[in-house]
Amino acid sequence: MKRSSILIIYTGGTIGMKTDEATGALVPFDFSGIYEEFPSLKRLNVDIEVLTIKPPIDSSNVSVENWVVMARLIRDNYSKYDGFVVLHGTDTMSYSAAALSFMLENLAKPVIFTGSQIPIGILRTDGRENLITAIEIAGSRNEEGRPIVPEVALYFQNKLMRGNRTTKFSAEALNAFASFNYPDLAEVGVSIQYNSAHIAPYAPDFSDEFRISESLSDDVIVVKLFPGIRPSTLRAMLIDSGVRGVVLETYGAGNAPTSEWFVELVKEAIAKGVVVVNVSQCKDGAVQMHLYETGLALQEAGVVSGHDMTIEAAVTKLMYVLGKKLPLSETLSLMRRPLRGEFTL
Ligand code: ASN
Repeated sequence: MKRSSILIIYTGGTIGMKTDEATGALVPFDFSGIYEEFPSLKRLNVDIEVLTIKPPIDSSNVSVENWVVMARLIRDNYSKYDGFVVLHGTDTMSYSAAALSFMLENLAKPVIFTGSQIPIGILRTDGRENLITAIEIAGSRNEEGRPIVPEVALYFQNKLMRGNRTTKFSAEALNAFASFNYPDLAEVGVSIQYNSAHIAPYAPDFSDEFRISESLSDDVIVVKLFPGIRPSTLRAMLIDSGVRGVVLETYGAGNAPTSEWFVELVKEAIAKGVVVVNVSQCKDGAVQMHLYETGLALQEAGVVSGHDMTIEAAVTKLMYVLGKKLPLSETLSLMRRPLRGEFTL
């Protein structure tokens, strides 16, 4: 089979660090010298080129502007490469992977995010394996020559996951990411076992032509409920802030207080045209607002179910959908259905 061509987009993060032999300090690694550093890469059936976002960032500093830069790089190089590997800091990698999954419309090629917990230039690094396997996955094609993973995915510690289903759950473990509510797309051991039935089963929306959406709305907030939250605090967040989208982090299966003041505030926000999406504080499981009286009140108030979406996916989906500046009914309709397999109906 013909060699695949892969573009690596290096954005920063721990993966890009190595020890300066002279000083012992951590300094950025130059990925353009990737073949000198990892000669074994030549044995993969891929040709690699590297682009670096300047300056590389710690991912805690990632912004909507950075996502637009990443999306544009993929768009501008889309026809030239068979797949893309995005090297990213781990702290916000799930947000970026989710954002890109929405921004890249009608994607039909692999975009594989990866990073590391230990710098690539440290002997015990997890970055080497993450990088090499991400490249292999991005370049993998089936017998018909089609990419095996034509979606935005995140590879970390032997697991390939749908990007918009992931969460960084550990600041310490090398196995730092999980997809609690969707099966892994591949498991990596001696060989790569693809879970084909769960890869890109959703139909691309809008049209068949690949394009990017650059306008994300930052008029979005996350409101995490806790027992004892004051009416004035909630009013400041839901109403006075003037936001257009709220991800409401509720309890358990999507439950919230039934107190009149609480339900009235949510109703007032919705009456003003604010889109309120219900996502559970539990990582595992889904919002089911009809299950308890405490959830039903939200459903009746017009809150949109986030089903089993991650916070990262809910926030970036709201940014993406609100960014389209559609009439409210169309905005709600896009929020109510999965666009990139981000929730299970
Ligand atoms: N602070 C780093 C980052 O997200 C953490 C890492 O990459 N492991 O950029």
